Amino acid sequence: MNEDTLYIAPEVASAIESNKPVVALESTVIAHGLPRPLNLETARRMEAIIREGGATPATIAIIDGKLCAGLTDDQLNLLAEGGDVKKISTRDVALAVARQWTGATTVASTIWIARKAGIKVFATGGIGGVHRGALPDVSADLPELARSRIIVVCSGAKIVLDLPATREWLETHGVTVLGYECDELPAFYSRKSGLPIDARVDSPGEVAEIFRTQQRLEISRALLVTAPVPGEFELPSEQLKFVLDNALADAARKNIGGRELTPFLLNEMAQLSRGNTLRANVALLENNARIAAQIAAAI
Ligand code: PSU
Ligand code: MN
Repeated sequence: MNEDTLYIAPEVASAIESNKPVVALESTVIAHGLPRPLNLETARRMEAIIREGGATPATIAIIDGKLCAGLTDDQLNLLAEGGDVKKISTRDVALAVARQWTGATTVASTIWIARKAGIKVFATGGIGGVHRGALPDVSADLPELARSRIIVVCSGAKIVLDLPATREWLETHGVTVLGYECDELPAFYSRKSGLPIDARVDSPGEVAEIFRTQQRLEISRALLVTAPVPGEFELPSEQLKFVLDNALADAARKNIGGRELTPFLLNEMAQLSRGNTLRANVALLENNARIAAQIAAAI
């Protein structure tokens, strides 16, 4: 891919070339997952945490049809401003390039671009998955995880999803799910889901070793590293149930679906919890960035 299509920021390119640790970040969480001005603050904070961990951050987005790995502060600002920024998933990547769109990338399209750029570690909040309800609505994040060799650090799938169905999907498609200092799959705003992980790990070195083994075995699927939200920010289970039930019912009543659904539910829950879900979301994003930097340094 030439430089007009895939633009890797100089700092990121030199880190990749000299085999130094790099951590990719997605931009949908900035543009559609968090409100202003918290979104920009969190994006900058995640980049700073990755730097403090000795790695180079590469926030990914599509700007005027260019696939970008590593954004300038102006570009971050543009995504965070809340104008008409598209949510670009895998299916939209070619459209975005052909029509010179500017947009934020989801977990799925971020993975795809990170792989093209040669980045091996990616930190996010909660991945997409199988939505509740009859449709079925399955996030493009899942098939992308099933076909891309990359380490994804997250806090499980977003609580709004059908978590047991999402867990089954990952198992069926051979995605290994690790618990980072935990014994069950985290559930985004909550440290517990009652769902199993495949193995517990307690250090970046353990993750690196499993990733290297996957490489040796030529397994080209993601390695999902799940870390729970820090305890003091976890939502109490009563409140979680309240905000979740209400947000889901509201989405059904208003007939929200497709790419609007996830941002709608996140926003509803933030309002209903008077910001508690936002504090949890930011805390887990920062924690995941810190762990991802350590893992990137270990591989
Ligand atoms: N996690 C968050 N906030 C977000 C998302 C994840 O904490 O906004 C975004 C991710 O970009 C993810 C997307 O890829 O939601 C999933 O959307 P969908 O269910 O439409 O595939
Ligand atoms: Mn969907």
